[in-house]
Amino acid sequence: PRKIAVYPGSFDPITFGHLDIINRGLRIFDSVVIAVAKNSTKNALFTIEERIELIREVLKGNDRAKVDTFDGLLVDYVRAQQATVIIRGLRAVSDFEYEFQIAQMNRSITQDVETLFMMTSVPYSYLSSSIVKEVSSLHGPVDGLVPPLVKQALINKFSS
Ligand code: COD
Repeated sequence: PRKIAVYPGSFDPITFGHLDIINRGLRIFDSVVIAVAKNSTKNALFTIEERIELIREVLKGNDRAKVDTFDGLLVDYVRAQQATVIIRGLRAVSDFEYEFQIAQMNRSITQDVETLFMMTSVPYSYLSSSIVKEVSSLHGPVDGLVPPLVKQALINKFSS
């Protein structure tokens, strides 16, 4: 049977840190569904549609990576996708507490879904969407942190 994993997040916007996790996930699973959360409580810069479009463009040609959105409970979405695994990335120790809490909560809702943590690659260990947004809002350089397409989208957001 095909092994499907869901990689959920805000992706506001997608960074090379996320892409690294996606590419590594694709070495383990037949397909990875990148699932943009609709009901995130975070203050968003990009709309859901803009975030999806950026991810689609960046992953164009990769037919094992699918981009989708979800609302409601993550584990319900994962089961509806016939997936059994949630992929999450871990950077610093500070990620651990938050990720541990989400994973434990999801586990208490269902035992059918496993969370798989992947350690960040060293060049991306301090990279987050938030830091990218902050630097870009101050007109600083984000080359090497996000794909050129995303860099341009950030410039457009902060020039108006
Ligand atoms: N290197 C490695 N990993 C990274 C990097 C990097 N540089 N940057 C980000 N990541 C990882 C993050 O650690 C995370 O695992 C993933 O990439 C996505 O990151 P974000 O910041 O875009 O996504 P989050 O953390 O905002 O996503 C939270 C969810 C939307 C998944 C969560 O809120 C959720 O599941 N919501 C649905 C409602 C629900 O089911 N709630 C119950 C569960 S508690």
